[in-house]
Amino acid sequence: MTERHFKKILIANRGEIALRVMRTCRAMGISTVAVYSAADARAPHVRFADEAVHIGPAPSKDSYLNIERIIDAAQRTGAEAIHPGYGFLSENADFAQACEAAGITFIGPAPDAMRKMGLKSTARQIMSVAGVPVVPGYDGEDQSFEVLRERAKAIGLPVLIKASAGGGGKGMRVVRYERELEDSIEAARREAEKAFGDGTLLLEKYIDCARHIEVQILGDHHGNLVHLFERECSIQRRHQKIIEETPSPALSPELRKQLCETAITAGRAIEYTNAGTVEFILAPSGEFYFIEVNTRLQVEHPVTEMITGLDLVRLQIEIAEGKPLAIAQEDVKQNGHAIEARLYAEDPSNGFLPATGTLHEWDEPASNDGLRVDAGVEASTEIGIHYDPLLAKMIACGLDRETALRKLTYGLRNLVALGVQTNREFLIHALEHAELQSGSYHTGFIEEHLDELIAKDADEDVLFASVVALYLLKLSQAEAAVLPHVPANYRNNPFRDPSIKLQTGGEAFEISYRAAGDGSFALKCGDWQASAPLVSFELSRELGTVRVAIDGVQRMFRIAEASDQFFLQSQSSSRVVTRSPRYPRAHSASEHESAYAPMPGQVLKILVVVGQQVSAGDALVILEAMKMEQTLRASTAGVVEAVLVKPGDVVAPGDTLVEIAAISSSPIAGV
Ligand code: MV4
Repeated sequence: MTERHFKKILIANRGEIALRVMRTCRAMGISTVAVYSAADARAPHVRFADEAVHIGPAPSKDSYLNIERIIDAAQRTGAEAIHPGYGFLSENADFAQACEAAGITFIGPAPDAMRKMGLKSTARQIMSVAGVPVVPGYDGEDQSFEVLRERAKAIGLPVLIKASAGGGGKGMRVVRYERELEDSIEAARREAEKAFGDGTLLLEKYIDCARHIEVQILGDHHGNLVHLFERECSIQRRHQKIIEETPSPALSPELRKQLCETAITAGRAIEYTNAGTVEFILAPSGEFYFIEVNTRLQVEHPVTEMITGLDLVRLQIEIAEGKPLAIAQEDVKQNGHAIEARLYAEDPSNGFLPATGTLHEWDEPASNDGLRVDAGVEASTEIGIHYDPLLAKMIACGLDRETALRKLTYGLRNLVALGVQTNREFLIHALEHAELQSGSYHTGFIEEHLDELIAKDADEDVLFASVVALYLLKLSQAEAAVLPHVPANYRNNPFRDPSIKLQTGGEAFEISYRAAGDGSFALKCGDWQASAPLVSFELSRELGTVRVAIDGVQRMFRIAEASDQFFLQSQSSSRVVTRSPRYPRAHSASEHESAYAPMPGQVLKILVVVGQQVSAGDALVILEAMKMEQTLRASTAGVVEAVLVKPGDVVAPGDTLVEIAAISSSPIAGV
């Protein structure tokens, strides 16, 4: 392969990974071309690039997955190479092939390696022949139920049913009892057919309490192939990784050596080039088994970069330019410990449903030594429903695991994201959990500890409501033209303190207050009371920082407001506080009972018509967001009086979708 010297690279991606790749290109003196959909016109990755090309409307299939438009953008700007990032087209062999056919270098593995690893059954067979241990299982062509049932019984329950064309755990089903086999096999086949267009299944012995360990490999076009050690990725929810670290606390030096050497064997078996990851399952017994090869740069690659001191994107580009690997295996060292947490726009308290909204405030902690934030968003970014909900990754490293954990947790406590619900507190709870602190966790961690990981301290509701009350008081005082010392809503009624009505956590709070004369206030709400001086207060709404001393303890709160909503965050919690209307809205007799959108999404299907009688539980509307479907159902009997949406409409949480005249008097809620 002749060596090349790229002057311009197109990044066929968005968000944090697009920016991350661009930063390395810029450091190498390579111009960058961004591509963007209509929804990303003002996105940070577009502004950071040297050039940018609009490639289509918001839906991924019409933009970031549109091969022709991306290649056309490269040709129009003279980009000699394309970096796909992860997700989207990064493991699409047809895209890689189309790039090469257009004379554009695809920065990634060869299409052949992608195709070989794209089907789990093929991957297993190739690796088995190469002497890589695979999970005891069945990956044969006979897909009849009888054969699958017999092979499942021969493997021994529990078995894992996997879609051969699936990836990352999609379509996986664990079967623990023989009576579940038939339904599970048929359901898995249907799901695989629907999701991947290929219903081929494979069976594996399900390894309980396993750990998910992956090894980073790098191959050049001169026969060199090295590993960059392992990453532990056992903290996953529905096969979405959440926290990753290296080194793995589960590996002894001998086991690490075996795993990494086996990963090299796997890479050689498919003559792997560029960056790739070999994934293994590690059983409590210490045995490990190959599960798949990810033929792309992965989200979690920064932990590897932080302990090896290598820039994986730079290495990818140099490999794609035809250069021999600048590092030999003996040059690759593990220095210290690195841990990554993924910040998602989702609501852990609401089934981790995707969250949307405007990021009114985004403030990353300063990247000091050992702390890195790879973010794809900024203040005012609109978080929509079209793309993966990953907002940013925070990575911390230290000489030892405890230091890295402490830095990461502290960094998350000081990350401010106001306006869109995130999993920030969930991450803090997970990182501070004893099992994670000790390193003794396994793949069941989230499922086993979910309740404590999503727990909210209800006592803090009144605290957050009080902070908003103080915020409003001070603002109204500051904005009062006359008599600034007279608190807002002052009523000349000596028998009753003035008060502010607020809602949060599904509860209503009436915070009454009395000025104490020294600038502080005596606050009361039911049997809760506190003396609360505002120690410091940024009067300008823009800064939104309130430092409040409540009962002698000073805390800093970040606050953003939009219409009658206040978004607050302390170092440990966050709340949305809504100002109640001063006087309750008259409940008009004609007001309908309605079905509301439980999450942001797009209307996929309307299942009812006006005039139709429905019973409790009847499906009304199917919504879709981030490839997840959610059926909205009536919660009581009634007659459909109006359908306010049509397929394709984008809806926000709380939007009324269907109005129903309840037959009974009980109210109808959403899903
Ligand atoms: C497995 C497994 C146990 N036994 N395969 C594969 C894709 C990855 N996202 C999860 N994978 C697993 N494959 C066998 N034969 C355990 C996992 C696994 C996992 C499974 C369920 C719930 C969470 C998990 C987290 C990491 C790995």
